[in-house]
Amino acid sequence: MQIDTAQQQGKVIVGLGKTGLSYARYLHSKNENFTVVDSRKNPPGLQELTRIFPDAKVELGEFKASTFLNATELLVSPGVDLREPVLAKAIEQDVPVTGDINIFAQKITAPIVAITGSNAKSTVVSLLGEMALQAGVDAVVAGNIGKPVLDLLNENSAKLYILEISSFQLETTTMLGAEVACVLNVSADHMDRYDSLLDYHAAKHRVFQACKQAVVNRDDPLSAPLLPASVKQWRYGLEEGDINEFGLIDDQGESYLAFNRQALMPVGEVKLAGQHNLSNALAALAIGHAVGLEMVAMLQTLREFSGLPHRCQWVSEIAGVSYYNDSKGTNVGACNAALIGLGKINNVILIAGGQGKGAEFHDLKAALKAHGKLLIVFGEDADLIVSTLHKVINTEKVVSLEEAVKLASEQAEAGDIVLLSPACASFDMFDNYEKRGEAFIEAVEALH
Ligand code: UMA
Ligand code: ADP
Repeated sequence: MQIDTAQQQGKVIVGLGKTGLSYARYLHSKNENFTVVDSRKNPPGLQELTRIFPDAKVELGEFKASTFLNATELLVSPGVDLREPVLAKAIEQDVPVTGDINIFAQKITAPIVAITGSNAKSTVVSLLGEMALQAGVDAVVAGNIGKPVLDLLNENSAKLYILEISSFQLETTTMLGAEVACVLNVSADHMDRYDSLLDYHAAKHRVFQACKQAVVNRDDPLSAPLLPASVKQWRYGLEEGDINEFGLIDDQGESYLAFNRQALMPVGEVKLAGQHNLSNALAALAIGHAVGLEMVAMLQTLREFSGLPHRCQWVSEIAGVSYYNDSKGTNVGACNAALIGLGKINNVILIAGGQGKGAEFHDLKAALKAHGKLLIVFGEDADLIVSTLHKVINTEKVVSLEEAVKLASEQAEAGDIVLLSPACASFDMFDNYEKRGEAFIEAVEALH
């Protein structure tokens, strides 16, 4: 590597969002100098950074190659693509690159549960957090769910860290060493950030680096890791499964959650709705079991945990029609799960659309054929969705979410479901998926 040491400028924080701010707080706590760069003119963390560190060096707008090449280390935020030319060039020239999960894993001695997957991450980490609480274990939930992990270093240490980790965060993670690692499922997402599904899959599987135990979803071959036999593997799935596996069994017409082919609890007692959530419940049981949480406490949590907002969230029933907000359904896999999990025979009016992130909407055909009644689309990729799916389902294009809800209410009959599960990101029309979900709920409330 050729660098002008006279010009070396210390550590460079790439990105000034939540993670960038957490990097700044972390480096400041170690009395280290840093420069922050962000390609946005007005990144969301700017005000806060200037408030807490008025003297911080900040470079905004187009990335400068010299800043990257002269850095002693690049602390990269997940929203920044490692293929970004100046960043790629710096990596090629051996400038060290790291990420927040990587730094955290090296600092912490308490066990880490590391959970990734295309869908269900937030649901499973939250469920596990509640299970740990119920079992009296001092655990913290953080990561991609919204709390940057480095901020935990300034808090009282916990006995167990339950981390939601995105594929973006895993790209800069080189030595995780989790006590338990799990890829819940893999289906295409973020195809604008990866050259292929294989690349995305490879990023997800970095979660297994040096793990002590792995939890594997039998129903999704793409979740299965290649690991040495010394790594204990716990398997779960919606079938009965083998000895020492988690699954479902039938006994005299009733379905049960089961371990080792022995009934644990009737499925009917699980508070979460939809088949995909039974898979999530089994994943949480398997992971919790691997870290030694008491089974009785975990089962009690499953009776009480009703899920997170914006994930297949029941909103209202109006004239016999149920309205569900699944705004967090930001990819095709999630939308499929919602259609299959909530739908009966052709009773779903699906509202979808937004930024498709390079998705293949063909993959919605089977679930729409089985459960769909009408597809209402809006947003940036509306035309692409219509052209891909109009042959399998009646399709209407509208200009706003409010219009979509109004049209859905006019077309729905008693027994139908109106489901917002966009299969797309929200950023073309909303600040985030939460705002989109709130707008849906407001539009539904306005129907009363
Ligand atoms: N960006 C630029 N230029 C930059 C830096 C960022 O344009 O120089 C853009 C990115 O393209 C991105 C946005 O800014 O769209 C935010 O990027 P960021 O890295 O600043 O994001 P943070 O605020 O640090 O939030 C990140 C995660 N965001 C992303 O991975 C995009 C948050 O996950 C996470 O909660 C937070 O760290 C704490 O760990 C959000 C997310 O959307 C919820 N994650 C994706 C997902 O779940 O599908 C992976
Ligand atoms: P993530 O954090 O991975 O985005 P969430 O728990 O927030 O996951 O759920 C996101 C979406 O994924 C939800 O809207 C739901 O429809 C869908 N989903 C939940 N569980 C599953 C599953 N096991 N398989 C596929 N999709 C799922």
